[in-house]
Amino acid sequence: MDSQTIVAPMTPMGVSAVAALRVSGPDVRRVIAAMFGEKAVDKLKAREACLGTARHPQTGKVIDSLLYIYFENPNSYTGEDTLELYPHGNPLIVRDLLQAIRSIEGVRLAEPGEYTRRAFLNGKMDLTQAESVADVIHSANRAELENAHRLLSGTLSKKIATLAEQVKDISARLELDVDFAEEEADPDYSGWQQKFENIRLSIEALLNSFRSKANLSRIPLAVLYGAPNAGKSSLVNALLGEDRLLVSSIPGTTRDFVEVRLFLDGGEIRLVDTAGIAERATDELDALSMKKSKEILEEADLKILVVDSSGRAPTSADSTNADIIVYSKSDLQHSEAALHPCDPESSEETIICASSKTGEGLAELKRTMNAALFKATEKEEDLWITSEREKACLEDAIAGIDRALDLLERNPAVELLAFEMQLVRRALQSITGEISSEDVLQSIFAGFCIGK
Ligand SMILES: Nc1nc2c(ncn2[C@@H]2O[C@H](COP(=O)(O)OP(=O)(O)OP(=O)(O)O)[C@@H](O)[C@H]2O)c(=O)[nH]1
Ligand SMILES: [Mg+2]
Repeated sequence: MDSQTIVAPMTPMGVSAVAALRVSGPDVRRVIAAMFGEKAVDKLKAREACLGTARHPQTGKVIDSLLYIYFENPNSYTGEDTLELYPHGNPLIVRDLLQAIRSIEGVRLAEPGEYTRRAFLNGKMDLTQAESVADVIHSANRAELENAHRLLSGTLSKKIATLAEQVKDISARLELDVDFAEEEADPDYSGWQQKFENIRLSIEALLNSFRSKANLSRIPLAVLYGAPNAGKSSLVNALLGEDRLLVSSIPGTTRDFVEVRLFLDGGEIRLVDTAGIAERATDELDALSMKKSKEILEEADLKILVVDSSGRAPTSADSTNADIIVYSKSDLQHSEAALHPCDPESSEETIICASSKTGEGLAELKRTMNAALFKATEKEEDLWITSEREKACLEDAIAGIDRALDLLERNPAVELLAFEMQLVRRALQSITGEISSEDVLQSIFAGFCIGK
């Protein structure tokens, strides 16, 4: 294992109140001496925040006044000596700090995922937990995040360990049988089939829980549509709480569809405001705008029809596709038509009266959108796997059991069965990384971000 000292920023390169960098490895105390002076090392206490002035080790130039915390091995994320630095969040400062720390002999820039890789190699977490660190960072909604936290806490590790233990038991009993088999002419396999099948069921249940990572970070799309001037752009502004989109009393104000990001309780969504769809296009540009509105509407996970409640009622053609109908401008006088908006028989969509002026109905609209776009959080014990690698290992395990089941029917030599069960156990052990290869580690951690 390469035990060089590594450094990387933990926060993205942008302006913020505070940024964070991490140094890990055997030379951490030397780094502290070089950046803050020998005295700082004498006074150093593990896990205690210190305020210091960081200077360039060669030039002595002040880089920043900042907080830092030293973690003594093995009580750190990586299990090594670790230093976390919290400078002001100016990219110039972060660059200078990185450059200064890298200039110290024995220190190099960390590779993606290298801290977590070291945490795994030092026994701080197993591979299912290491992989879930990336899920915790990238989950775009609450259900995925909660699952990632369950994975990180080792829930899957425990399930796998239990399964591997059961397979080990079976193997041990089979091996006992090997000894007996020398005396007996025919091994007695009654009862074994059921044992294999039970384990197969448990592994299959885990395998079926697989959800691809593409789902993990997919941001759902809600599209607002309706007649020109219905109040769509105003509604987007009201939902965002800021004057982002152009609004005017002239129908046809929005030409191109515009996408914004909105945070709901369950996670972030893409919210698209479209050009109003009129019964007839006034010119070529108008026709193009309407065509684009209809195209994006096709992709929507949630279609929200906006109807001016002070104007005409929507035709059934308007609302056939809608998941939600918003009667806008509820602060204005309602027209008779809008007061009896839809034929209650035919309407399955949710109807909400809202005003972008007074804020009426906005909270209800957000709640309704949230419920439609995000599944209610799962039960505490629900768990699904998101790693293709773990999925492949489970498939290997099932293939091994299937081969064992196949063998059973042919009254095999007991060694053959024991051999297959060994393979099943190894497949399970490679999920948690009890057995792992350099190639596997390489492919897992290469997908991480720098600094994690
Ligand atoms: N009183 C009142 N007026 C509103 C409300 N929402 C929008 N309006 C007015 O309705 C007009 C049209 O609003 P927009 O938000 O531009 O409507 P739109 O649906 O985006 O229109 P197009 O982009 O042309 O399709 C503007 O004059 C708004 O000020 C509301 O809740 N109450
Ligand atoms: Mg508009």
